[in-house]
Amino acid sequence: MGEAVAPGATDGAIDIAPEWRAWVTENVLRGVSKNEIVERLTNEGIDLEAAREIHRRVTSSPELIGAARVTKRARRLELILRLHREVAAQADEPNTIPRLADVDPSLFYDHYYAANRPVVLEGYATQWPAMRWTFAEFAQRFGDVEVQLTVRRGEDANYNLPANTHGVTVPLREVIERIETEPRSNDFYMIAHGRNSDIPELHRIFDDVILDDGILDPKKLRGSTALWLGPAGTLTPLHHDTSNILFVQLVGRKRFRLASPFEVDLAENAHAMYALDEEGNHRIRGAFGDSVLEKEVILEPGDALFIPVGWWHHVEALDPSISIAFNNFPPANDFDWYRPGSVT
Ligand SMILES: O=C(O)CCC(=O)C(=O)O
Repeated sequence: MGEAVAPGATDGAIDIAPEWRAWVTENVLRGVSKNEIVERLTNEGIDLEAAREIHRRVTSSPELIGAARVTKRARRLELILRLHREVAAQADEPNTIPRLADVDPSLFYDHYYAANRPVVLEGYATQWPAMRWTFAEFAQRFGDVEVQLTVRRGEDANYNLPANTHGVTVPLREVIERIETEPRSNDFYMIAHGRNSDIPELHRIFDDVILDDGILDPKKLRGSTALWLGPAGTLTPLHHDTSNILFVQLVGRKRFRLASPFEVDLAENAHAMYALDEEGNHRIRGAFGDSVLEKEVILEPGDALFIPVGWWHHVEALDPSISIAFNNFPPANDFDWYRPGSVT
C-alpha cells in the first residue's frame, strides 16, 4: 500500500494517494464500518477531519454507488456459496467420496452426474482387457510410437501451466525404460496436454476398453480421452477441468484430493485452470488451506473416479501408473465457459 498523503486544507482540497482511495472504496464495498475506516486512516497519520472527508467523498461518489449495486449481487452469491459449504460440511463423512460397485447408470446420472458430486465406481474396469496391461507389454506393442512427454518438470515451479509444459517427442519405449530406471519421479510424465491418446498408432489401446455400460457413450470416444502414463511420484497440481471426467485407473494406484467449486477461495489466485498460491505458484503440497473442505481417495487398478466439472483436484501417483480419462458422457459435456481463473 502506498503512502497516504493528507496535507489538510489548501483551499478545501484533500490529497490522498490513489492506492488509499482504492483502499477506502474497497473496504466500503466490503461493508467495513465508517469508524473502522477512519481509524485506519488516522493510524496512517491522516488528520481526523480529513479522514472523515475522504470517507464522505468516496461514499457519495456516483462511481461507488454503481459499484455498490454490483457488489450487492456478489455478496448474495457469496451467501449461496457459504450455504452450500456449510451444509456439505455436515455430512457424516465430509472428507470421503462414496464408493459404489456395479452402479446403475440412472442412479449415477441422478445422484452424481446431475448433482455435480464425485463418486468412485469401484471395480469399474475389472472386466476390461486393459487390466492385463503391463509396462513391458506396452513397450512391446507400442514401443516405436512417437509420443509427447513432459520433461524437466523439476526446473519450473509452474511446470503444468499450458505455456510451460516442457514437451518433447520420444518413442514410448524410452518413456518406459526411464520409468524402469527412475520409478519415482515428478520430472517426466505423459499428460493430457500431449494428446497422446489421439495418436492413430495408439488407437489400439481402445480395443482393450469396454464402454457399452450406459455410463459412457462409445460413439463419442474419438477425441474424448487422455492417456496419463508415468512413474510413481508424479504430481498434477490443483486444478479444475471444463468438462465432467471419468478417470479410470488401470496400472498402479493414484491418490486424488478434491474440493468443490463452492470453495471459492481456491479461485482467488487462479490462473488458467490452476489454483495458484499467493506467490503465483502451483499448489503442490498441503495445497488446499485449512478453511477448505477437502476429500481424499486412493484409486486402485480397475477403479474409476467421477470428477464432476469444476471440482478442484490434485493427483499423486503412488506407483508407476497408467490411466485413461474419458469425457464422452451421453449428455452435452462442454463447459468451456467455466473459467473462474480468467475472470478479470
Ligand atoms: O492423473 C493425473 O496426474 C491427473 C489427472 C487429471 O487431473 C485429470 O484427468 O483431470
